[in-house]
Amino acid sequence: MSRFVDRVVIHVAAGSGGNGCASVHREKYKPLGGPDGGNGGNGGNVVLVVDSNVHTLLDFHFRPHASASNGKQGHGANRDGATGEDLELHVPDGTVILDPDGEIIVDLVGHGTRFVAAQGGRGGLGNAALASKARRAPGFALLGEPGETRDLVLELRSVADAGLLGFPSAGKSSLISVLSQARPKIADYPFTTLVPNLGVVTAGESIYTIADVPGLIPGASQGKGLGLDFLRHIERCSVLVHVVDCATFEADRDPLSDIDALEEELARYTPALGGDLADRPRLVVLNKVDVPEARELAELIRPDIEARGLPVFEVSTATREGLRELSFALAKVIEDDRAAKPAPEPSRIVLRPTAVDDAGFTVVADPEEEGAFFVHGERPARWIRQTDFNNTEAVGYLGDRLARLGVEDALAKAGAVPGCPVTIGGVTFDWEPSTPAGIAMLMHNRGSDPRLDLNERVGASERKAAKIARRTRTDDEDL
Ligand SMILES: Nc1nc2c(ncn2[C@@H]2O[C@H](COP(=O)(O)OP(=O)(O)OP(=O)(O)O)[C@@H](O)[C@H]2O)c(=O)[nH]1
Ligand SMILES: [Mg+2]
Repeated sequence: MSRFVDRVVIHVAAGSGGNGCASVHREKYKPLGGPDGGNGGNGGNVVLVVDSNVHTLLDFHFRPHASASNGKQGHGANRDGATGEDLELHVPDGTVILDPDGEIIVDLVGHGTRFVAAQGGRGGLGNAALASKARRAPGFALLGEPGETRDLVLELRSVADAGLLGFPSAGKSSLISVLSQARPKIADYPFTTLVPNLGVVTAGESIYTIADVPGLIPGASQGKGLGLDFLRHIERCSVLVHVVDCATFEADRDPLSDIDALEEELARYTPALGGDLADRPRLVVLNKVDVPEARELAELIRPDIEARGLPVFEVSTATREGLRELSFALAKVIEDDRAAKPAPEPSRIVLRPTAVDDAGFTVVADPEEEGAFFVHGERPARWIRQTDFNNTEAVGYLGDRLARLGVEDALAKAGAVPGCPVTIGGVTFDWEPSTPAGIAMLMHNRGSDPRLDLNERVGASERKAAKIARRTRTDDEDL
């Protein structure tokens, strides 16, 4: 049985970058032939791709976890590690991506549109790439960065040109079944349609899509019946069609009050994609005129509806009366709307807006601890992630990079004094200006694998020990 799912939460994990390799070229009679460690490969991205053959988010409902593969580590003899493969996830046209707080990140429309949902980690440079005039034979390489992991909400807002609205059993599904090839379930009990149906209509030169959503009842905005949730599938429609049952014998219903009741519910719905459903052009379909009483009623109320400025179509899905006029009238409104809008790009790549300025960094005082500072910035944080804190040389290189970026100057300007705690990218250490090796010493005293508790503040006693160690070292250097 096929099921329709139009909202899922997924967990995407991009691949991590492979570590760079630290290796020294060896040859007969040439034991130290220079650094030849290759770079780690980049991790694979998780990419969402719009596929017009996919119509539901059902697959994600069953498999909400998706991860791309990791980059491989670099090798000696200048061999770079393999790049991790991208993982492509196919989503229906009109999938809106939101963060877990409900903020829209991107709206994916158009077959082939791509969006990088999680960025793979960069591979670390090998020691061959790190060699420079000043550092001819680096004894270290950079670590690969972890891939991005994210929780995303996927919400399908179908892409349809016309949306059918109406009470249960008004004949919406019957209408879509006679206008298009769609074959939804039709029956004489309310709420036959539980999920939206899409159909493609051809009227002369025009081709457009039409959406049949579950019936609405008064109080839908308070969750009565199936509620207003399905209205998200008509948010993009350029025209809304009221399908009115003229053959109903329920005492408290007549076509005009049916329209009013549904308009009231519509007014309570706020489209997430912006705009207002109240602004959309509307048509009124008076259905079931094959029933004599229904035709009489339709003719009676027609002037009242027209007086409101709404075009009226009397139809019967049973005898197919009035369908041609209706389909051409819809085509006209839709074509006019298309002409007014800029042409949609056939397929595009959605670039994620970068949240932070990659080049910059900021220094802020810790509001909770007097004399402590944070360094925020994508680059410094990345450098921390790339650093193998078990390798003194690697930590020294980190210190040099930070100093070159101007972090030290900025800290001094902000009032940092030597020895004060500075946190960069989750790692806290004592600030020791222009002695990057001091940082190395400090980090080195933190147990067998300091990366295991990077987020933990270096304890006061450790700091003291480090200072002593540093002092000893400075003394040594003085000699
Ligand atoms: N006589 C007559 N009956 C119709 C006509 N159109 C629909 N019906 C009947 O009305 C009943 C409801 O039709 P549906 O198309 O399922 O109505 P719906 O609006 O999709 O209903 P929900 O999915 O429950 O919201 C069915 O028994 C249809 O056969 C019509 O033009 N004439
Ligand atoms: Mg139906």
